[in-house]
Parts: sequence; C-alpha cells; structure tokens
Amino acid sequence: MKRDILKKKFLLSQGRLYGILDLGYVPAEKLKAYSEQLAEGRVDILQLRAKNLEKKKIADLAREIQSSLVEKEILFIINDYPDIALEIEADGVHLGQEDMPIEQARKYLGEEFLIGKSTHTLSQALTASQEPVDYIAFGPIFKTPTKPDYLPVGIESIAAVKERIKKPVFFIGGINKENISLVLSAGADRIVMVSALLGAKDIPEFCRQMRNLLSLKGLLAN
Ligand code: 3NM
Repeated sequence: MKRDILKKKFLLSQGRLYGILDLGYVPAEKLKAYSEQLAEGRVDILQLRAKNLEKKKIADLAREIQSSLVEKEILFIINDYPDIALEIEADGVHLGQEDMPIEQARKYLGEEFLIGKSTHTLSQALTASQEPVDYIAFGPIFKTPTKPDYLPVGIESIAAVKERIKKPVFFIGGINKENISLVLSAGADRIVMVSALLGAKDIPEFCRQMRNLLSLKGLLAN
C-alpha cells in the first residue's frame, strides 16, 4: 500500500482543486509530462480518465505517473476501474452511476481505498451520501464538451447540495477561469477541472491561480 487510509482521508479533507487527466485531451505519450505539470502546480487530487483504452494500457500509464504524485502528497484516483486501482495501489477509484455499485466496490476494495461517485441530480447526490463513498462529484454545473450528453444542473443547485450533504462534494463540469468566481460565490469550496486545466498555456501557473481563489474562499468562509 503506497499510503495508509488515514493519510488518504486527511489529504482528501484538505483537497480543494481536483484535476482530471483525460485521455480525450492528452495523448498517451504526453501523459507523464502533463501529470508532472499538474503536480508542479499542486493539484490536490489527480484522476486518470481513459474511456477508450484497454485496461492493461491504462494500468501501465497509471503506474508511469503514480510515483511523482505519491512524493508530492497528491491523491491519485483511477476512473471507472476498481481492479486497476487495487492492482496498482492507487489511492482510490471514481465511479459513475452506471459503474460497479458502491457497496460492491467497497466490498471488493475494502476500507483502505477512497471511493468517489459521480452524481447529476440532488437526489443522486443524497443517495450517494448514504453509500460508503468518501466523496461525491456533482455536475455538470455548466454545459461541457467533455461530457456533452449531460444536462447542466445549474449554479443554483450548488447551495442545495452543500446544505444537505456533509461529505466532501466536488463541483464539476464547464468550470473555467472566467466562471470559477461565480461557482465559489454560489457556495462551492471544492472544484474539478478538466479542459480548462489541460488547455491552460502555463498549467502550473493556472493551478496556482485557481488554488489562490479557492483558499481565499476558505479564508472568507471562516
Ligand atoms: N463528469 P470540464 S462533468 C468528467 O457532471 C465529467 O459528472 C462530469 O470537464 C459530471 O472541466 C465532466 O472540461 C467533465 O468541463 C468535466
């Protein structure tokens, strides 16, 4: 085990900026370079999302980027596949509504792994909060080319989710430099970014700017 669960949970509790390395945006041969830039910018959590690759290839890529993240205290999450998370000893897995049911994933992985779940309505988020998940992703807040078939939940739903759910909730979908302040003002204190992050001219600098906005939000909330 690369990290014990207490450390993972501590890092999750501190996590504000969650980046996803999506193979839809980054070619496999550039994955390591991107992960190093995201690590330099100090995202708190990094997920590997590879929708169209075979599992063996995903596991190989995951191993390649994992070492730099362990050293930097960045949580490493595998999208969709509990078996890959287990095999490579990632910090956890992220599951969607159509993936392995949470109870089953929890039994399979045991208590040493983090599990996150995607939710797209308040009702799904409430259901997920009763399941053995460590965090919830809620969105898409805005329309996004990264998940084009999903209806946006809208910025107003952020406050409702925050009010009702005590587990960490990461807001996701269409969040970028232009609208992040709106998202934070609406009540979000944890966000996920994909295209805005991966498309930034200077990824470490972009991460720093986003982290500054998120920590300012934390200071104002206290
Ligand atoms: N999941 P971007 S939205 C991977 O709502 C993903 O569950 C979503 O990408 C959800 O930051 C999304 O480029 C895409 O909009 C987020």
